[in-house]
Amino acid sequence: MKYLIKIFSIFCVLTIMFTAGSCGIKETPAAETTDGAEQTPRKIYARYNNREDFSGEQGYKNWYYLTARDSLDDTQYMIWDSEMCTWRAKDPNCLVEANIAHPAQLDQVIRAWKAPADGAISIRTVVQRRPVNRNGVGQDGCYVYIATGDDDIVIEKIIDSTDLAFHDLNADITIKKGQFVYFVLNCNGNYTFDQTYWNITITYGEN
Ligand SMILES: [Ca+2]
Repeated sequence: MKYLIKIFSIFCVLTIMFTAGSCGIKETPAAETTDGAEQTPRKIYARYNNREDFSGEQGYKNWYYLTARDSLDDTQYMIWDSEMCTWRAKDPNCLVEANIAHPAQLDQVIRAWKAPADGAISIRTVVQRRPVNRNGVGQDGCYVYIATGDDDIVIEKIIDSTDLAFHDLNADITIKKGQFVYFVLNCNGNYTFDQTYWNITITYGEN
């Protein structure tokens, strides 16, 4: 009897692991996958955070995972890699994970958030270059900016190659329903060692 209970327990654990998927985060069945930016967000939350809300679904909790070469008007959807729990693009250097991102030489990598309602929002973010090569050799830093469009940069910063400090990039803005806020990581010239942490919190009604 003891062995039967043990076998049943192992079966239950394996079933839960299989059901949850390899990432242990939300993945939406293909039939429910949204058509990204074309779909109206379904629910309004008071607070959004890129790490807590990270998922394998474009549009989940209003977050989108994109690349853009020259213009924010011409973004491309990234593709979800369920094995590595990573958003990827055609250029393999582009990636977005829950707490880190990396751009390509030509493609900017973007977390975009789509406003579910008109309102005043508080944007609080902390950016840090990943300290993988502290001497800066072969690096030129990165350029990060928050924008609502090509001509509407809310705040921007170039982070030098040896600058491994935490930087606050904050803003308080008003927004219209359906408008995007783009959190863009640009390689600033070359993409060497440009893995960058970015923690983003958006809160409604705190301006
Ligand atoms: Ca760079």
